[in-house]
Parts: sequence; C-alpha cells; structure tokens
Amino acid sequence: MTQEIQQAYELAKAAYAKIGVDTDAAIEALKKIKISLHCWQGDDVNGFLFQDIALSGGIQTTGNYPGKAQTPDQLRQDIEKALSFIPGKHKLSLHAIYADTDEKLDLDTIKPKHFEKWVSWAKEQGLGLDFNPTCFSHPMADSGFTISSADPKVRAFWIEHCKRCRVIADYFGRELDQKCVTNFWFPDGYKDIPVDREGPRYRMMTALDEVFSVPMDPKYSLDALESKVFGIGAESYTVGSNEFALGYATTRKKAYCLDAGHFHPTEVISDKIPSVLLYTDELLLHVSRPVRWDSDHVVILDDELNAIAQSLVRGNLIERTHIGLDFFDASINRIAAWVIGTRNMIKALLKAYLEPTQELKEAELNGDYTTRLAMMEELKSYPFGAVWDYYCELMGVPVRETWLKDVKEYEQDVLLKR
Ligand code: RNT
Ligand code: ZN
Repeated sequence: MTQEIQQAYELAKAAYAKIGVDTDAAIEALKKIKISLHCWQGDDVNGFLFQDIALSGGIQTTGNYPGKAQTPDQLRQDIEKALSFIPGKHKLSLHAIYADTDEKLDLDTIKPKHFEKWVSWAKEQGLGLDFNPTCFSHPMADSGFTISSADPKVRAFWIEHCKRCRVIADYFGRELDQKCVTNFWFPDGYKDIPVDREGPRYRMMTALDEVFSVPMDPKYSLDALESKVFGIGAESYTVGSNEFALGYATTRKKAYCLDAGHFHPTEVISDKIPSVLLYTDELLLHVSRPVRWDSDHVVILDDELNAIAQSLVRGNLIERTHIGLDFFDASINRIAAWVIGTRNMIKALLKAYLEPTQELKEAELNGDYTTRLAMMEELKSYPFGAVWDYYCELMGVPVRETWLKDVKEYEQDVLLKR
C-alpha cells in the first residue's frame, strides 16, 4: 500500500466516521458483490456459432474500433485483461451464440458440452457464469417474431432453443457451484401498428410456460424475463412489454429483468427496483446507459447509476438482485469499455455504502426534509475517491487511470495484430 493512499484513506475514514459511516464495513460489503460482465461487449454481439450473420432484433452496435475478439480464446484473453483492472470476484454472462466448439450446430441442437471450455476457464479464473438464449441474429428470427411467432415451426424452434439453454444454465450452476441466472429476452414486435395486440402475447405466454415446464434446481439456476418498450424495426409494438414481463414473472415466480434502456426516456429503473422486489423474490438488472434511445452506451457514474446503487443498498435489496451489465460500444477500445463501465458500477455501490442511511431515513420519517436535502448534497463532496483508491489497491488492481496505459499497450501488442 502506498503511503499516499493509506494516509488519504485514514483521513477519509475519520471524516465518514463523524457522520456514523464505517468505511471498513462498506469495503467488506462491497467485496461480496458480484457483477456479471457481459461477454458481448468484447465482439459487438457477434458470437462464434455463425459467420457473416448481421446483428438483428432491433439492437445495434456502432463503430469499428480495431481488434475485436474473433475467437473464443481471444475473447477470454480480453476478458482476463479487463478483469485484471476490476476489483473483486465477479461473473461472466454468456450468450448461446458464444458456444466454443468446432461442431456445426444450430441453436436448437446446442448442449452443455459445447460450453465445456468456458466452464473450465471460469473455474480457473474463479468466475461464475450466467447465460442468455440468443433469440436474434438468426434466419428463424427474420420475421421479427421468435417464440411468439404465429408459425408453429418457428415457435417450436425457439422453445427448443430456450429449453436447451436452461439445461446449459443448470450445468454451469452445478459445475461452478453457484447460481447461474438465465435471461430470456425476445425482440418480437411489429414495426407498424398491429391489429391484434393480444395474440402474440398469448403465444409468448404459453410458449414460455412450455419452456419452463421442466423444473430446475433453484440452487443452480434462476430464470429471468427481460421487458422492453421498443426496438429498431419494432417501434409500434413489442410483445414482451413491461406489463407482460412483470406479470409473467410475478405469476410464474420468475425473476424480472430491468434493463436501464428499456423504458420511456423519463422513466428510470432506480425507482422500479423497490417496487418490483415487493412482488418477486429476485431481480436481474441490465445496467446500461440509454442516450436518447436504447443505445447501450458505456455506463458512466451519472445520477441514475448512483440512484440504482442507492436503491439497492438503502433498501437492503442487494442479496435479491443480480447485477448484470448490458452495453456495447464498438467505437472505443472494447476492453476499456468493460473496465470503465464495471468500475463505475462498483464505484456507485461503494458510494451508496458510504451514506449514513439510517440517519437519512430517520430525518425523512421525522419530516425533516431540510436535513435530508442538506446531507444528501454535502455527501456528494465527501472524500469517496480516497476510499475507492484504497479499495483498488487493497484488491490488487490499478489505482485511478493507471490501467489505461496497460490497455493501450495491450492494444498495440495484441489487438492491432489480430
Ligand atoms: C436488448 C436487450 C438484451 C440484449 C442482450 C445482447 O435490447 O437489452 O439484453 O442487449 O441480450
Ligand atoms: Zn438488456
């Protein structure tokens, strides 16, 4: 530990202690939180199962920064690099299209064995795994509908895919001895105004019931359903809307997945977290940053990120929430994107732990909104950075921007040679 960091930490610790905040306890709490890094930031949501298939489903990466991962080994190497700059022990979220195999497969024939290399690598790295069926970027999704399609052949294909994904998730959970969260997201919707808004939703509901008809051990896997307000090419109607997904999750005892970019622009998920968790046991987050639309920009330490972390910490909801990331920027170094976004998520959680929550709640209950506002504003200039630096050093990762030089070197030595 450098003296400068240690001393700054001691001063910060004393300042926080005066308002009843225990910085060491905050650090201990932070150590326990796992963030699920999304593998798809590393290659612009391409995956390895199919070549030359365009990204579909109404999502989009923009930019063509050089050096993206083209093989599973390259992706793993890049993730290792990113993780070396991120404090703590975390998870990796895989999509089905990231299967690591030479076999010619389709989404309705994937099996656990096609992910064996990911599992042995995750064991080596001490990482957990989460999973996602890939219901887009596939000819069977070309109509704009997958599991809610009116065509029984299309529907059956996606039901089979989703069923297999649950078996793979269970395999991940057992092998790594920690729960694998599987997120189900379907891009299904209409570009233009539909006549029938109920039919596709009824088909999606019954198809999901079939997917989930096989019971799985809750110790090893958890199913989550993600909602969305609209996508590119599905501007007028999205089958898996908020009401659909929340209703489904609550009635079927599934987790709901709140993606920060999947609501109207003035809605925020920080305010939805405590409501949803009154009605579901568990919650999955896709922390992202929408800029005017579901653009999936790299997560920054903005007001909403702080508010998300505050919702989780103040409400004691961390243990029932799985924090996943979901952004993809192809216009900057992809490893830096992971590092910036993930460090920010952890920073926001640390900031939230450095609040005198009990005192603030009491002021609120006593109707003392003056104290509430004054304290919340003063807290913004408390020496949180000193605690963050100390945490990074303690966890053996670079302090402040020193990681950037390493990323640039890696870009020269590895990425630009691909
Ligand atoms: C799309 C959803 C979904 C995807 C990933 C790749 O709008 O947010 O979660 O981003 O599955
Ligand atoms: Zn998402």
